[in-house]
Amino acid sequence: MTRTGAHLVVEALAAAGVRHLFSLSGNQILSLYDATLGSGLSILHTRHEAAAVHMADAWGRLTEEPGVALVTAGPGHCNTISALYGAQMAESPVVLLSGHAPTGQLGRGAFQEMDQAAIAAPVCKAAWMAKDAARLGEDVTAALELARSGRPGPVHVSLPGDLLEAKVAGDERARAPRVEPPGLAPAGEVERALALLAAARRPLILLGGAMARGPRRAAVARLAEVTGVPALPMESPRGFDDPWLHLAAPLLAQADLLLLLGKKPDFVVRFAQPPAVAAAGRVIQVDADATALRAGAALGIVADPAAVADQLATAARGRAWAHHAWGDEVARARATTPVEWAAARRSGQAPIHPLRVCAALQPHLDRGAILIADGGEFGQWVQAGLEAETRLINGPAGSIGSAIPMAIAAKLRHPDRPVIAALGDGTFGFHAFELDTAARYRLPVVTVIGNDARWNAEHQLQLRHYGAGRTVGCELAPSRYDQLAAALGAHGEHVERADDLEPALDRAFRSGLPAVVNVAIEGLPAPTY
Ligand SMILES: Cc1ncc(C[n+]2csc(CCOP(=O)(O)OP(=O)(O)O)c2C)c(N)n1
Ligand SMILES: [Mg+2]
Repeated sequence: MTRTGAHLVVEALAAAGVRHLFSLSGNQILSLYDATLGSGLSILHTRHEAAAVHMADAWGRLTEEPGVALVTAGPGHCNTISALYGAQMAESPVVLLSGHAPTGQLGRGAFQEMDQAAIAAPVCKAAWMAKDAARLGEDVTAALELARSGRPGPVHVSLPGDLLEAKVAGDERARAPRVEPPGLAPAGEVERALALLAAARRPLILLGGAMARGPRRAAVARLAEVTGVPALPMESPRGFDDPWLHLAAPLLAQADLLLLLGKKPDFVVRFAQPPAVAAAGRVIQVDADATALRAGAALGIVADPAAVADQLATAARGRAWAHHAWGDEVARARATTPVEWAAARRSGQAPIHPLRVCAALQPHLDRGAILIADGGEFGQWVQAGLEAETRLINGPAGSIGSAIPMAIAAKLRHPDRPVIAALGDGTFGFHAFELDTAARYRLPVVTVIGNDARWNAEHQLQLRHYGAGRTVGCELAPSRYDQLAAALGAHGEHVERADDLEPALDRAFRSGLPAVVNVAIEGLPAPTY
Protein backbone atom coordinates (compact mmCIF):
# COMPACT_ATOMS: atom_id res chain seq x y z
CA MET A 1 0.00 0.00 0.00
CA THR A 2 1.24 3.48 -0.78
CA ARG A 3 2.00 5.34 2.39
CA THR A 4 1.10 8.98 2.66
CA GLY A 5 1.58 11.86 5.03
CA ALA A 6 -1.75 10.90 6.58
CA HIS A 7 -0.29 7.51 7.54
CA LEU A 8 2.60 9.25 9.30
CA VAL A 9 0.11 11.27 11.36
CA VAL A 10 -1.92 8.23 12.33
CA GLU A 11 1.17 6.14 13.11
CA ALA A 12 2.58 8.89 15.34
CA LEU A 13 -0.72 9.13 17.22
CA ALA A 14 -0.95 5.36 17.67
CA ALA A 15 2.70 5.12 18.76
CA ALA A 16 2.01 7.69 21.48
CA GLY A 17 -0.89 5.61 22.81
CA VAL A 18 -3.74 7.70 21.37
CA ARG A 19 -6.83 5.52 20.88
CA HIS A 20 -9.63 7.95 20.04
CA LEU A 21 -9.99 10.88 17.68
CA PHE A 22 -12.82 13.27 18.59
CA SER A 23 -13.77 14.57 15.22
CA LEU A 24 -16.11 16.16 12.72
CA SER A 25 -15.42 15.25 9.10
CA GLY A 26 -14.48 17.45 6.15
CA ASN A 27 -12.88 16.89 2.80
CA GLN A 28 -9.42 18.08 3.90
CA ILE A 29 -9.17 15.35 6.55
CA LEU A 30 -10.73 12.36 4.82
CA SER A 31 -7.25 11.06 4.02
CA LEU A 32 -6.73 10.83 7.77
CA TYR A 33 -10.03 9.02 8.26
CA ASP A 34 -8.89 6.54 5.62
CA ALA A 35 -5.49 6.10 7.27
CA THR A 36 -7.12 5.14 10.58
CA LEU A 37 -8.54 1.94 9.06
CA GLY A 38 -6.68 -0.94 10.67
CA SER A 39 -4.62 1.43 12.83
CA GLY A 40 -6.33 0.80 16.18
CA LEU A 41 -7.49 4.42 16.29
CA SER A 42 -11.23 4.95 16.47
CA ILE A 43 -13.11 8.03 15.34
CA LEU A 44 -15.89 9.44 17.49
CA HIS A 45 -17.80 11.67 15.12
CA THR A 46 -19.52 14.59 16.85
CA ARG A 47 -22.21 17.06 15.76
CA HIS A 48 -20.09 20.21 16.27
CA GLU A 49 -16.34 20.84 16.23
CA ALA A 50 -16.42 22.56 19.64
CA ALA A 51 -17.89 19.36 21.09
CA ALA A 52 -14.93 17.42 19.70
CA VAL A 53 -12.51 19.72 21.54
CA HIS A 54 -14.58 19.58 24.75
CA MET A 55 -14.33 15.79 24.54
CA ALA A 56 -10.57 15.95 24.01
CA ASP A 57 -10.39 18.34 26.97
CA ALA A 58 -12.29 15.95 29.25
CA TRP A 59 -10.08 13.08 28.09
CA GLY A 60 -7.01 15.17 28.87
CA ARG A 61 -8.21 16.12 32.35
CA LEU A 62 -9.20 12.55 33.21
CA THR A 63 -6.01 10.89 31.97
CA GLU A 64 -3.34 13.64 31.85
CA GLU A 65 -2.63 12.25 28.37
CA PRO A 66 -3.54 14.49 25.43
CA GLY A 67 -7.06 14.21 24.12
CA VAL A 68 -6.93 14.58 20.34
CA ALA A 69 -9.50 16.43 18.23
CA LEU A 70 -9.51 16.29 14.45
CA VAL A 71 -11.52 18.83 12.46
CA THR A 72 -11.69 20.22 9.00
CA ALA A 73 -10.19 23.45 7.70
CA GLY A 74 -11.45 27.04 7.90
CA PRO A 75 -14.92 27.16 9.46
CA GLY A 76 -14.48 23.77 11.13
CA HIS A 77 -11.27 25.00 12.70
CA CYS A 78 -12.88 28.31 13.76
CA ASN A 79 -15.67 26.41 15.51
CA THR A 80 -13.14 25.02 18.01
CA ILE A 81 -11.71 28.28 19.34
CA SER A 82 -13.94 28.80 22.39
CA ALA A 83 -13.48 25.16 23.42
CA LEU A 84 -9.69 25.55 23.12
CA TYR A 85 -9.94 28.46 25.52
CA GLY A 86 -11.71 26.20 28.01
CA ALA A 87 -8.89 23.66 27.76
CA GLN A 88 -6.25 26.37 28.04
CA MET A 89 -7.78 27.85 31.19
CA ALA A 90 -8.25 24.40 32.73
CA GLU A 91 -4.64 23.48 31.84
CA SER A 92 -5.81 20.41 29.99
CA PRO A 93 -3.56 18.54 27.55
CA VAL A 94 -5.29 18.71 24.15
CA VAL A 95 -4.03 18.43 20.60
CA LEU A 96 -6.15 19.94 17.85
CA LEU A 97 -5.36 18.71 14.35
CA SER A 98 -7.12 20.70 11.64
CA GLY A 99 -7.17 20.11 7.93
CA HIS A 100 -5.82 23.06 5.96
CA ALA A 101 -5.87 24.38 2.41
CA PRO A 102 -3.13 22.75 0.29
CA THR A 103 0.29 24.40 0.45
CA GLY A 104 0.34 24.46 -3.39
CA GLN A 105 -2.60 26.90 -3.37
CA LEU A 106 -1.63 29.17 -0.46
CA GLY A 107 -2.05 32.88 -1.09
CA ARG A 108 -4.24 32.23 -4.13
CA GLY A 109 -7.59 32.18 -2.37
CA ALA A 110 -7.84 28.44 -1.85
CA PHE A 111 -11.07 26.89 -0.55
CA GLN A 112 -11.34 27.69 3.18
CA GLU A 113 -7.83 29.14 3.19
CA MET A 114 -6.99 31.20 6.26
CA ASP A 115 -4.14 31.61 8.72
CA GLN A 116 -5.42 28.92 11.05
CA ALA A 117 -2.36 28.86 13.31
CA ALA A 118 -2.72 32.61 13.95
CA ILE A 119 -6.40 32.15 14.83
CA ALA A 120 -5.64 29.37 17.34
CA ALA A 121 -2.42 30.84 18.78
CA PRO A 122 -3.94 33.04 21.54
CA VAL A 123 -5.75 30.03 23.05
CA CYS A 124 -2.93 27.50 22.62
CA LYS A 125 0.50 26.79 24.08
CA ALA A 126 1.73 26.59 20.50
CA ALA A 127 0.15 26.54 17.05
CA TRP A 128 1.75 25.94 13.67
CA MET A 129 1.16 24.68 10.14
CA ALA A 130 3.01 21.56 9.03
CA LYS A 131 5.32 22.24 6.09
CA ASP A 132 6.79 18.89 5.06
CA ALA A 133 4.91 15.67 4.35
CA ALA A 134 7.82 13.49 5.43
CA ARG A 135 7.90 15.17 8.85
CA LEU A 136 4.19 15.07 9.69
CA GLY A 137 4.80 12.34 12.28
CA GLU A 138 7.33 14.55 14.01
CA ASP A 139 4.87 17.45 14.07
CA VAL A 140 2.29 15.26 15.76
CA THR A 141 4.75 13.78 18.25
CA ALA A 142 6.01 17.23 19.20
CA ALA A 143 2.44 18.51 19.65
CA LEU A 144 1.51 15.60 21.94
CA GLU A 145 4.64 16.07 24.01
CA LEU A 146 4.17 19.82 24.32
CA ALA A 147 0.50 19.50 25.32
CA ARG A 148 1.26 17.32 28.33
CA SER A 149 4.53 18.84 29.53
CA GLY A 150 5.09 21.80 31.89
CA ARG A 151 1.76 23.55 32.34
CA PRO A 152 -0.47 21.30 30.22
CA GLY A 153 -2.62 22.95 27.57
CA PRO A 154 -3.89 22.84 24.02
CA VAL A 155 -1.54 22.65 21.04
CA HIS A 156 -2.68 23.08 17.44
CA VAL A 157 -1.21 21.77 14.19
CA SER A 158 -2.72 22.63 10.81
CA LEU A 159 -2.33 19.84 8.27
CA PRO A 160 -2.45 20.98 4.62
CA GLY A 161 -4.42 18.54 2.48
CA ASP A 162 -1.69 18.08 -0.13
CA LEU A 163 0.86 17.10 2.52
CA LEU A 164 -1.56 14.56 3.98
CA GLU A 165 -2.08 13.03 0.54
CA ALA A 166 1.57 13.16 -0.54
CA LYS A 167 3.34 9.85 -0.96
CA VAL A 168 6.14 9.38 1.52
CA ALA A 169 9.16 7.23 0.86
CA GLY A 170 10.31 4.22 2.83
CA ASP A 171 9.44 3.64 6.41
CA GLU A 172 9.66 7.05 8.01
CA ARG A 173 8.32 6.70 11.52
CA ALA A 174 8.07 9.32 14.20
CA ARG A 175 10.66 9.12 16.93
CA ALA A 176 9.36 8.04 20.34
CA PRO A 177 8.15 10.88 22.56
CA ARG A 178 10.94 12.32 24.64
CA VAL A 179 10.04 12.23 28.32
CA GLU A 180 11.35 15.30 30.09
CA PRO A 181 12.55 14.79 33.65
CA PRO A 182 10.64 17.01 36.07
CA GLY A 183 12.40 20.28 36.83
CA LEU A 184 13.46 20.28 40.48
CA ALA A 185 14.01 23.35 42.63
CA PRO A 186 17.50 24.01 44.04
CA ALA A 187 17.78 22.88 47.70
CA GLY A 188 18.28 26.51 48.83
CA GLU A 189 14.93 27.56 47.34
CA VAL A 190 13.17 24.60 48.99
CA GLU A 191 14.61 25.69 52.35
CA ARG A 192 13.61 29.29 51.77
CA ALA A 193 10.04 28.24 50.93
CA LEU A 194 9.84 26.09 54.06
CA ALA A 195 11.16 28.95 56.20
CA LEU A 196 8.47 31.30 54.81
CA LEU A 197 5.78 28.66 55.37
CA ALA A 198 6.96 28.04 58.93
CA ALA A 199 7.00 31.77 59.74
CA ALA A 200 3.45 32.34 58.45
CA ARG A 201 0.47 32.03 60.79
CA ARG A 202 -2.21 31.18 58.24
CA PRO A 203 -0.56 29.97 55.05
CA LEU A 204 -2.57 28.55 52.18
CA ILE A 205 -1.54 26.36 49.26
CA LEU A 206 -3.51 27.24 46.13
CA LEU A 207 -3.46 24.90 43.15
CA GLY A 208 -3.66 25.64 39.46
CA GLY A 209 -5.92 23.48 37.28
CA ALA A 210 -3.43 20.74 36.46
CA MET A 211 -2.08 20.64 40.01
CA ALA A 212 -5.60 19.98 41.29
CA ARG A 213 -5.82 16.68 39.40
CA GLY A 214 -4.48 13.14 39.50
CA PRO A 215 -0.90 12.35 40.48
CA ARG A 216 0.05 16.03 40.79
CA ARG A 217 -2.67 16.46 43.44
CA ALA A 218 -1.34 13.42 45.34
CA ALA A 219 2.06 15.11 45.78
CA VAL A 220 0.32 18.18 47.21
CA ALA A 221 -1.74 16.04 49.58
CA ARG A 222 1.48 14.70 51.15
CA LEU A 223 2.79 18.24 51.64
CA ALA A 224 -0.49 19.35 53.25
CA GLU A 225 -0.51 16.33 55.54
CA VAL A 226 3.05 16.84 56.82
CA THR A 227 2.81 20.59 57.36
CA GLY A 228 -0.90 20.97 58.17
CA VAL A 229 -1.08 23.80 55.61
CA PRO A 230 -4.46 23.63 53.82
CA ALA A 231 -4.30 23.05 50.06
CA LEU A 232 -7.24 24.14 47.92
CA PRO A 233 -7.91 23.66 44.19
CA MET A 234 -8.70 26.85 42.28
CA GLU A 235 -10.86 25.29 39.56
CA SER A 236 -13.70 27.79 39.42
CA PRO A 237 -13.75 31.25 37.83
CA ARG A 238 -15.35 32.31 41.10
CA GLY A 239 -12.03 31.49 42.78
CA PHE A 240 -12.16 32.46 46.44
CA ASP A 241 -15.97 32.50 46.06
CA ASP A 242 -16.09 28.98 44.58
CA PRO A 243 -19.36 27.64 46.05
CA TRP A 244 -17.68 24.28 46.69
CA LEU A 245 -15.55 25.98 49.38
CA HIS A 246 -18.67 26.35 51.58
CA LEU A 247 -17.92 28.10 54.87
CA ALA A 248 -14.16 27.99 54.17
CA ALA A 249 -14.65 30.75 51.55
CA PRO A 250 -14.76 33.62 54.09
CA LEU A 251 -11.60 32.26 55.79
CA LEU A 252 -9.37 32.64 52.74
CA ALA A 253 -8.93 36.39 53.18
CA GLN A 254 -7.20 35.67 56.51
CA ALA A 255 -4.28 34.01 54.75
CA ASP A 256 -0.95 35.75 55.37
CA LEU A 257 1.00 33.63 52.89
CA LEU A 258 -0.10 32.09 49.60
CA LEU A 259 1.94 29.24 48.17
CA LEU A 260 0.83 29.24 44.54
CA LEU A 261 1.63 25.81 43.08
CA GLY A 262 1.23 26.21 39.34
CA LYS A 263 -1.50 28.79 40.02
CA LYS A 264 -1.05 32.07 38.24
CA PRO A 265 -1.73 35.14 40.43
CA ASP A 266 -4.69 36.07 38.23
CA PHE A 267 -8.33 37.09 38.73
CA VAL A 268 -9.19 33.65 40.13
CA VAL A 269 -7.12 34.40 43.26
CA ARG A 270 -7.99 38.12 43.12
CA PHE A 271 -4.47 38.80 41.85
CA ALA A 272 -3.09 37.49 45.18
CA GLN A 273 -3.17 40.99 46.63
CA PRO A 274 -4.78 42.62 49.64
CA PRO A 275 -7.64 42.66 50.49
CA ALA A 276 -7.86 39.11 49.07
CA VAL A 277 -4.93 38.23 51.30
CA ALA A 278 -4.07 39.84 54.64
CA ALA A 279 -2.36 43.25 54.26
CA ALA A 280 1.14 41.99 55.02
CA GLY A 281 0.51 38.82 53.03
CA ARG A 282 3.29 37.26 51.05
CA VAL A 283 3.32 35.08 47.98
CA ILE A 284 5.49 32.15 46.98
CA GLN A 285 5.08 31.21 43.35
CA VAL A 286 6.17 27.88 41.91
CA ASP A 287 5.64 27.61 38.18
CA ALA A 288 7.11 25.63 35.31
CA ASP A 289 6.80 28.75 33.18
CA ALA A 290 9.19 31.58 34.08
CA THR A 291 7.00 34.15 32.30
CA ALA A 292 4.17 33.43 34.78
CA LEU A 293 6.23 34.65 37.75
CA ARG A 294 5.18 38.00 39.20
CA ALA A 295 7.58 40.63 40.43
CA GLY A 296 7.00 41.33 44.11
CA ALA A 297 6.56 37.73 45.19
CA ALA A 298 8.54 36.85 48.32
CA LEU A 299 9.93 33.89 46.40
CA GLY A 300 9.59 32.73 42.81
CA ILE A 301 10.68 29.24 41.81
CA VAL A 302 10.84 28.07 38.21
CA ALA A 303 10.38 24.31 38.42
CA ASP A 304 7.73 21.63 38.04
CA PRO A 305 5.24 22.49 40.84
CA ALA A 306 4.39 18.81 41.45
CA ALA A 307 8.08 17.94 41.82
CA VAL A 308 8.53 20.89 44.17
CA ALA A 309 5.52 19.76 46.25
CA ASP A 310 7.32 16.43 46.61
CA GLN A 311 10.59 18.14 47.53
CA LEU A 312 8.84 20.33 50.11
CA ALA A 313 6.99 17.36 51.65
CA THR A 314 10.20 15.34 51.94
CA ALA A 315 12.19 18.20 53.46
CA ALA A 316 9.32 19.15 55.81
CA ARG A 317 9.05 15.68 57.31
CA GLY A 318 10.43 15.34 60.83
CA ARG A 319 10.23 19.08 61.54
CA ALA A 320 7.76 20.72 63.90
CA TRP A 321 4.82 22.39 62.16
CA ALA A 322 2.33 24.64 63.90
CA HIS A 323 -0.29 24.83 61.14
CA HIS A 324 -2.46 21.82 61.86
CA ALA A 325 -5.04 23.79 63.89
CA TRP A 326 -5.45 26.29 61.01
CA GLY A 327 -5.57 23.41 58.53
CA ASP A 328 -8.29 21.70 60.58
CA GLU A 329 -10.26 24.94 60.82
CA VAL A 330 -10.25 25.33 57.02
CA ALA A 331 -11.09 21.64 56.47
CA ARG A 332 -13.99 21.79 58.95
CA ALA A 333 -15.35 24.96 57.35
CA ARG A 334 -15.04 23.41 53.89
CA ALA A 335 -17.13 20.49 55.11
CA THR A 336 -19.76 22.76 56.68
CA THR A 337 -22.72 24.07 54.72
CA PRO A 338 -25.23 26.69 55.88
CA VAL A 339 -27.71 25.21 58.40
CA GLU A 340 -30.74 25.93 56.23
CA TRP A 341 -29.39 23.63 53.52
CA ALA A 342 -30.48 20.51 55.39
CA ALA A 343 -34.15 21.50 55.06
CA ALA A 344 -33.68 22.55 51.42
CA ARG A 345 -32.22 19.12 50.58
CA ARG A 346 -35.44 17.53 51.92
CA SER A 347 -37.82 20.17 50.62
CA GLY A 348 -40.96 19.08 48.80
CA GLN A 349 -41.48 22.50 47.21
CA ALA A 350 -42.47 22.97 43.58
CA PRO A 351 -40.72 24.17 41.52
CA ILE A 352 -38.01 21.98 43.02
CA HIS A 353 -35.14 23.45 45.07
CA PRO A 354 -31.73 22.87 43.39
CA LEU A 355 -30.42 21.31 46.62
CA ARG A 356 -33.27 18.77 46.51
CA VAL A 357 -31.90 17.71 43.10
CA CYS A 358 -28.46 17.39 44.72
CA ALA A 359 -29.91 15.16 47.45
CA ALA A 360 -31.28 12.83 44.78
CA LEU A 361 -27.97 12.74 42.89
CA GLN A 362 -25.57 12.27 45.83
CA PRO A 363 -26.25 8.52 46.33
CA HIS A 364 -25.21 7.90 42.72
CA LEU A 365 -21.95 9.78 43.28
CA ASP A 366 -21.39 7.83 46.49
CA ARG A 367 -21.57 4.70 44.35
CA GLY A 368 -18.78 5.98 42.08
CA ALA A 369 -20.53 8.08 39.46
CA ILE A 370 -18.49 10.79 37.75
CA LEU A 371 -19.92 14.32 37.94
CA ILE A 372 -19.66 16.83 35.10
CA ALA A 373 -21.02 20.18 36.31
CA ASP A 374 -21.71 23.02 33.92
CA GLY A 375 -23.09 26.48 33.77
CA GLY A 376 -25.44 28.84 35.26
CA GLU A 377 -26.73 29.28 38.78
CA PHE A 378 -27.91 25.67 38.75
CA GLY A 379 -24.32 24.63 37.98
CA GLN A 380 -23.13 26.59 41.01
CA TRP A 381 -25.71 24.85 43.23
CA VAL A 382 -24.61 21.49 41.91
CA GLN A 383 -20.94 22.25 42.54
CA ALA A 384 -21.80 23.40 46.06
CA GLY A 385 -24.29 20.68 46.92
CA LEU A 386 -22.51 17.57 45.67
CA GLU A 387 -19.35 15.73 46.68
CA ALA A 388 -17.84 13.62 43.93
CA GLU A 389 -14.66 11.57 43.84
CA THR A 390 -14.24 12.47 40.16
CA ARG A 391 -15.59 15.81 39.04
CA LEU A 392 -15.07 18.00 35.99
CA ILE A 393 -16.46 21.52 35.99
CA ASN A 394 -16.56 23.97 33.12
CA GLY A 395 -13.62 25.70 34.79
CA PRO A 396 -11.96 29.10 35.02
CA ALA A 397 -12.73 29.94 31.38
CA GLY A 398 -16.22 30.74 32.71
CA SER A 399 -17.60 29.25 29.52
CA ILE A 400 -20.86 27.31 29.51
CA GLY A 401 -21.94 24.42 27.31
CA SER A 402 -19.24 21.75 27.55
CA ALA A 403 -20.94 19.27 29.90
CA ILE A 404 -22.61 16.86 27.49
CA PRO A 405 -19.54 16.34 25.27
CA MET A 406 -17.36 16.06 28.38
CA ALA A 407 -19.69 13.47 29.88
CA ILE A 408 -19.51 11.44 26.66
CA ALA A 409 -15.70 11.42 26.76
CA ALA A 410 -15.79 10.49 30.46
CA LYS A 411 -18.03 7.52 29.68
CA LEU A 412 -15.72 6.46 26.86
CA ARG A 413 -12.81 6.56 29.32
CA HIS A 414 -14.71 4.95 32.21
CA PRO A 415 -17.34 2.65 30.69
CA ASP A 416 -17.94 0.92 34.03
CA ARG A 417 -18.79 4.09 35.95
CA PRO A 418 -22.06 6.00 35.75
CA VAL A 419 -21.59 9.53 34.40
CA ILE A 420 -23.84 12.45 35.30
CA ALA A 421 -23.87 15.79 33.47
CA ALA A 422 -25.68 18.46 35.49
CA LEU A 423 -26.42 21.78 33.80
CA GLY A 424 -28.89 24.61 33.36
CA ASP A 425 -31.54 24.70 30.63
CA GLY A 426 -29.78 27.49 28.73
CA THR A 427 -26.49 25.61 28.88
CA PHE A 428 -28.18 22.42 27.66
CA GLY A 429 -28.89 24.08 24.32
CA PHE A 430 -25.23 24.54 23.38
CA HIS A 431 -24.47 20.87 22.69
CA ALA A 432 -27.80 19.08 23.20
CA PHE A 433 -27.33 17.39 19.84
CA GLU A 434 -24.40 15.42 21.25
CA LEU A 435 -27.13 13.25 22.79
CA ASP A 436 -27.32 11.84 19.28
CA THR A 437 -23.57 11.14 19.41
CA ALA A 438 -24.01 9.44 22.79
CA ALA A 439 -26.81 7.30 21.37
CA ARG A 440 -24.91 6.34 18.22
CA TYR A 441 -21.82 5.26 20.17
CA ARG A 442 -23.89 3.66 22.96
CA LEU A 443 -22.42 5.83 25.68
CA PRO A 444 -25.22 6.09 28.25
CA VAL A 445 -24.59 9.30 30.16
CA VAL A 446 -27.33 10.81 32.32
CA THR A 447 -27.95 14.52 31.76
CA VAL A 448 -29.80 16.34 34.53
CA ILE A 449 -31.20 19.71 33.50
CA GLY A 450 -32.14 22.26 36.17
CA ASN A 451 -34.87 23.88 34.11
CA ASP A 452 -35.89 27.31 35.42
CA ALA A 453 -36.95 28.57 31.99
CA ARG A 454 -34.36 31.33 32.01
CA TRP A 455 -30.71 32.29 31.74
CA ASN A 456 -30.87 32.77 35.45
CA ALA A 457 -27.24 33.72 36.11
CA GLU A 458 -27.66 36.77 33.89
CA HIS A 459 -31.19 37.43 35.18
CA GLN A 460 -29.79 37.52 38.74
CA LEU A 461 -27.06 39.96 37.68
CA GLN A 462 -29.71 42.19 36.15
CA LEU A 463 -31.72 42.08 39.39
CA ARG A 464 -28.65 43.00 41.44
CA HIS A 465 -27.19 45.68 39.19
CA TYR A 466 -30.20 47.25 37.50
CA GLY A 467 -33.17 46.43 39.76
CA ALA A 468 -36.35 44.34 39.65
CA GLY A 469 -38.03 46.54 37.03
CA ARG A 470 -35.15 46.24 34.57
CA THR A 471 -34.74 42.53 33.84
CA VAL A 472 -34.66 42.05 30.09
CA GLY A 473 -33.91 39.40 27.49
CA CYS A 474 -33.01 36.45 29.68
CA GLU A 475 -36.23 34.41 29.60
CA LEU A 476 -36.49 30.94 28.09
CA ALA A 477 -39.47 28.63 27.59
CA PRO A 478 -40.16 25.81 30.07
CA SER A 479 -39.36 23.38 27.26
CA ARG A 480 -39.73 19.60 27.43
CA TYR A 481 -36.10 18.76 26.72
CA ASP A 482 -36.86 15.15 27.69
CA GLN A 483 -38.93 14.93 24.52
CA LEU A 484 -36.05 16.28 22.46
CA ALA A 485 -33.89 13.54 23.99
CA ALA A 486 -36.41 10.87 23.04
CA ALA A 487 -36.40 12.08 19.44
CA LEU A 488 -32.63 11.50 19.34
CA GLY A 489 -32.80 7.95 20.63
CA ALA A 490 -32.18 8.84 24.28
CA HIS A 491 -34.35 8.15 27.32
CA GLY A 492 -36.36 11.13 28.60
CA GLU A 493 -37.81 11.94 32.03
CA HIS A 494 -39.68 15.06 33.08
CA VAL A 495 -39.91 15.83 36.81
CA GLU A 496 -42.07 18.46 38.46
CA ARG A 497 -42.52 16.93 41.94
CA ALA A 498 -39.62 16.37 44.33
CA ASP A 499 -40.78 12.86 45.23
CA ASP A 500 -40.53 11.82 41.59
CA LEU A 501 -36.81 12.65 41.36
CA GLU A 502 -35.37 9.41 42.70
CA PRO A 503 -37.57 7.07 40.62
CA ALA A 504 -36.91 9.15 37.47
CA LEU A 505 -33.15 9.01 38.04
CA ASP A 506 -33.32 5.27 38.66
CA ARG A 507 -35.21 4.73 35.41
CA ALA A 508 -32.69 6.96 33.59
CA PHE A 509 -29.72 4.94 34.84
CA ARG A 510 -31.45 1.61 34.26
CA SER A 511 -32.51 2.52 30.70
CA GLY A 512 -29.02 1.71 29.43
CA LEU A 513 -29.47 4.65 27.06
CA PRO A 514 -28.20 8.20 27.19
CA ALA A 515 -30.87 9.93 29.24
CA VAL A 516 -32.19 13.40 29.98
CA VAL A 517 -33.90 14.17 33.27
CA ASN A 518 -35.59 17.54 32.79
CA VAL A 519 -36.27 18.94 36.27
CA ALA A 520 -38.51 21.98 36.82
CA ILE A 521 -36.49 23.91 39.41
CA GLU A 522 -36.84 27.20 41.20
CA GLY A 523 -34.44 29.73 39.64
CA LEU A 524 -32.56 30.76 42.76
CA PRO A 525 -29.41 32.88 42.91
CA ALA A 526 -26.23 30.81 43.39
CA PRO A 527 -25.25 30.17 47.01
CA THR A 528 -23.09 32.71 48.86
CA TYR A 529 -21.60 32.33 52.33
C1 LIG B 1 -19.99 30.61 26.20
C2 LIG B 1 -20.67 31.47 27.20
N1 LIG B 1 -21.69 32.26 26.82
C3 LIG B 1 -22.33 33.02 27.73
C4 LIG B 1 -21.96 33.00 29.04
C5 LIG B 1 -22.67 33.88 30.06
N2 LIG B 1 -23.53 33.06 30.95
C6 LIG B 1 -23.05 32.51 32.10
S1 LIG B 1 -24.20 31.66 32.96
C7 LIG B 1 -25.37 32.02 31.80
C8 LIG B 1 -26.79 31.55 31.98
C9 LIG B 1 -26.92 30.06 31.93
O1 LIG B 1 -28.26 29.72 31.96
P1 LIG B 1 -28.70 28.28 32.38
O2 LIG B 1 -27.81 27.27 31.78
O3 LIG B 1 -30.15 28.13 32.14
O4 LIG B 1 -28.39 28.23 33.95
P2 LIG B 1 -29.13 29.07 35.10
O5 LIG B 1 -28.26 30.24 35.39
O6 LIG B 1 -30.46 29.45 34.57
O7 LIG B 1 -29.22 28.11 36.24
C10 LIG B 1 -24.85 32.78 30.75
C11 LIG B 1 -25.61 33.24 29.58
C12 LIG B 1 -20.87 32.17 29.40
N3 LIG B 1 -20.44 32.08 30.66
N4 LIG B 1 -20.28 31.39 28.47
MG1 LIG C 1 -31.74 28.32 33.47
